[in-house]
Amino acid sequence: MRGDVLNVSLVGYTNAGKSTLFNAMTHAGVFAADQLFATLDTTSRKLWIEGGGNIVVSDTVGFIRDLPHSLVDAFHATLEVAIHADLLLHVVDSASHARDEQIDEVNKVLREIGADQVTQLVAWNKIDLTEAMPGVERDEYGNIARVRVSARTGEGLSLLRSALAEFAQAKAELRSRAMAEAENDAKHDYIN
Ligand SMILES: Nc1nc2c(ncn2[C@@H]2O[C@H](COP(=O)(O)OP(=O)(O)OP(=O)(O)O)[C@@H](O)[C@H]2O)c(=O)[nH]1
Ligand SMILES: [Mg+2]
Repeated sequence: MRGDVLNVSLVGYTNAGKSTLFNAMTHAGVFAADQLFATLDTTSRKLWIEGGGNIVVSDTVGFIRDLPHSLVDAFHATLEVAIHADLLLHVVDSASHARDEQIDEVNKVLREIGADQVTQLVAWNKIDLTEAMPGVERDEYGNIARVRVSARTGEGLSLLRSALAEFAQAKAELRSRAMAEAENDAKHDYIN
């Protein structure tokens, strides 16, 4: 979406640490509290990252199971930003006993709003509460799938920054290739 900026949307179960991570990434004054729906509206910040150029990061409202029916529409509306993102940064509270159910719940909502085709990067958060060390995990194709971080202590944040830079570079490459092809097609049209 939209030119040479990588649009990153932070999604995740409520209390996973999205706002804390957003804060740590942008140094913005987002209210982070240990309560449901601390974040009521979408907040976006543009930042420049080493090796990746400009990225726009958006915090979103937390996903929750059995949302009251009256809130479902408003909830989905605030998640619109996720549909248009280049990348979903799926923040997971890795220290939670319910983390697997929470991941499933988030993916279910993403399917419901039509954002399940957007590339996902998992931020395996709160490693300060577990035995895990900061690190980057890749899938069988070599793509970054998961970064282990702590939004609170800042561990792993430089790895997250590099991961985002890698996604930004990949997007920029795709974009310049598409532009070159379009230019080629235009030349062809002119000649024919
Ligand atoms: N120990 C630890 N606590 C964290 C970490 N990240 C966030 N927290 C805490 O987890 C709680 C929830 O964090 P938030 O950033 O508000 O979570 P959220 O995902 O934005 O929550 P909602 O906006 O309600 O969906 C707060 O008490 C944070 O201080 C972390 O890496 N380690
Ligand atoms: Mg929040």
